[in-house]
Amino acid sequence: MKATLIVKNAAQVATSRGASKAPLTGDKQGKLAVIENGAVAVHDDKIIAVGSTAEVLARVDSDAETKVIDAAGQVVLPGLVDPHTHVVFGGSREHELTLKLEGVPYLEILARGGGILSSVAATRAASEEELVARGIKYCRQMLAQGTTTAEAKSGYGLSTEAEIKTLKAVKQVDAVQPVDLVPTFLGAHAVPKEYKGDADRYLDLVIDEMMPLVVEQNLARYCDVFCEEGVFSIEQSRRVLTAARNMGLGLKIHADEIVPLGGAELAAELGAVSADHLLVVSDEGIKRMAEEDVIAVILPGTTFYLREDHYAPGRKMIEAGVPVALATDFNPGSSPNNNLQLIINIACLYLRMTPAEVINAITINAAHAVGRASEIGSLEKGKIADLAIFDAPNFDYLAYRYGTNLVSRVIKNGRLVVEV
Ligand code: IZC
Ligand code: ZN
Repeated sequence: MKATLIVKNAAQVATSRGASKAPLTGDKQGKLAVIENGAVAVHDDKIIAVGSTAEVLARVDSDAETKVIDAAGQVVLPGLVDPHTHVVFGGSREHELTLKLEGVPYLEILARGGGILSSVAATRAASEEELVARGIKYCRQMLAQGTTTAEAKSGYGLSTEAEIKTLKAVKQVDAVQPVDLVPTFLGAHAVPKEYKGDADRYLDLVIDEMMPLVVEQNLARYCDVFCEEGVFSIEQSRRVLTAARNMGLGLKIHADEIVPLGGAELAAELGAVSADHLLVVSDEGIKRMAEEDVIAVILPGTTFYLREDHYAPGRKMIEAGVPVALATDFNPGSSPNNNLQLIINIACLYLRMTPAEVINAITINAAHAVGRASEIGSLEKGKIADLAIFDAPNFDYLAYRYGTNLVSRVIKNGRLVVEV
């Protein structure tokens, strides 16, 4: 077959293989197929060959129209997948930094009407067009850093109108720039001030009014809930997620981040695709997640930024057979970072994951966490041609260097969209 694009001479093409049906667990999470002097050939938006440069060039045809990229001295990975972001929001929260440094805890800032609620005020005040413009800007930053697919949550509207506005903005952002967005409805992100002290009545609105509209208008693939002390309890989270499941949405949960309420166990009970955060997950929660194949989406950038005293037990979860993915948690409060390369560094250094485990966590396992693993997350024939190319002699180098964008090129749907 004729190639429309060939990436050749790469120092390494590094990818998982054969894990499109189920995420990688245990020892397999630490294995990458590494092809030295590798190449990837693409026809239109699909990968048609992956192998050594000699093999690939022998196998595919090319002509004067074929775009050829020489990746000598560079590493080619699948386009990175960020499976937990809150990328559409109004305002920003730099003013809370001082409070934080004075020692006011995250949940205390929220209880005082700041935190998420200050982003809610700004998101409600923003027009859909403003939200779209900002979402595009943030997605372009992500793309420039190697991310080609991201999950995108609502949750700063907390009224029917503003939640729908946010999800419509997500849809538009998805349509007009290269990063693919997988939308998640997070109406249960906090209790808005109009319902202060009456979380159950707010959840009536989420379940009876917002969720049916979201489903009817096909605005989300997943439903999520912030299950945390002072936000939504286990019983309330179960109620939201059960309703979502009955309406055909996939399930995600912000679980066991600050107080160990048992969100991981709830995720396993309900068949959630992922439980996210998990700093204080219990041993039972880990066991149940492994049994039910719930993906742990760990967000170590948030742990870093909140200066929490320990990270999620990534190693322990891998050893217990839980598939681990990593994400930025990009949001205006607890993680204003949308660069997955920084997550590579933090995960290696503080979760003690190996570079190979981390790369699988932000490619194939992350693709599973957003329900897209049959199409993306690895470099294999037939998959969508999303590639991130790094100015790095090998993949370990990505965990070693930090603070510099090492991306040299990004290919999305077979098209060169970033060239540094
Ligand atoms: O805006 O603080 N944890 N949601 C749950 C967040 C953090 C985002 C925020
Ligand atoms: Zn989050």
